[in-house]
Amino acid sequence: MINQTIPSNTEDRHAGETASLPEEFRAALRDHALAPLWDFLKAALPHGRPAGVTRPHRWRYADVRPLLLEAGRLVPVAQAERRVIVLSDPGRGPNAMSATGTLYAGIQLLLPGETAPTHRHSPSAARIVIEGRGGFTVVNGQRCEMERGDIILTPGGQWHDHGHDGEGPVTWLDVLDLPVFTAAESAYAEGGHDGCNAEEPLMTLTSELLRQGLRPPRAWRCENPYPMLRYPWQTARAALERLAAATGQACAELAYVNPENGQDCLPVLGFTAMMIGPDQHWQAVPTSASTVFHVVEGSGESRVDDHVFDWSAGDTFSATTFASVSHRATPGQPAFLIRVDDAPLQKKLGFFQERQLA
Ligand code: 1HN
Repeated sequence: MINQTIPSNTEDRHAGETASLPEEFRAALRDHALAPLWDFLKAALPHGRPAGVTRPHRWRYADVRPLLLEAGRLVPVAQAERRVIVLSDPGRGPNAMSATGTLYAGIQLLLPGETAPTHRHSPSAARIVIEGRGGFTVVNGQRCEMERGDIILTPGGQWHDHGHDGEGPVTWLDVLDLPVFTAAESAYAEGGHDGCNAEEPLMTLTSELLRQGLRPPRAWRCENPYPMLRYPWQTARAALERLAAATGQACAELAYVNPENGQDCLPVLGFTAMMIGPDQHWQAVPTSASTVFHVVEGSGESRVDDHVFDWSAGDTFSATTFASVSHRATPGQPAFLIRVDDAPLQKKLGFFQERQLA
């Protein structure tokens, strides 16, 4: 059912006093930095369904772009370090640094000749290129060209910077697992490094050889958990079309994975490429993951619980945990979306579920 509303547990969030207790007792607890669980248990563990505050939202690129270009005039990149406008969950109030409970998303701008300086941080990031040619990201010394729809990973702890050799603005969607690191009080960055890593050339060579079916001597093999940093859109798009043709379906979905082991390509963030055939309806299986969808090509409409979002290329929208999500592409042309979720994290927590909650 698409028309399902999110039961609001917000009334549970602010706990009521479940037992009448002498005020002196409550005051004594507070004085010793103690709290009575029974007042808060339902808010901490609501029955039946998680009590999220995330409000699904659609951010139109046509709304963000002029503001981003204005930021380009107002804010020098050297001063900003990263010139980004954050897609800020309306359910969390102004200036929320996240789109869902676990996913940060923002749109970044580089103008011709600009560079965003080298730094590294504990959260992992992925860039999904929206507009422009000539942009690139250097990750641990490896240069990744940025073309529309490409996904470029900057795994946690890896030095990275961005540059722009072309003309006109280059923009991309950044997605990070920053909220997870914030919750763990482990979000931090380091700057001012030359971007080199002594192990990097060997790790890259190892990965290249393994992809060719050649295993280098164990003595100098360096484990590289991230053998692929750039996932070109043209490869994913062609694969979706081939998959649809091979299965006789109008819709197709492919996960982006580590090519050496077929596992998720980052620890927290998961990615898929989706093709929705012209005028096709796609009813998604509800999952416990929260999601950000980005439109790479085409136009259409999605329902996220009782929200209806029409969209076209460059737009981004969010969905909460266990949301009922469906999509429809406009007649006449297929639509292509990239879905980013936190399923890899939830699988590591032993929690990931695919089901409709009652
Ligand atoms: C960051 O380092 C980048 O490297 C982009 O381009 C967005 C948002 C929050 C924290 C760090 C980047 C970011 C970020």
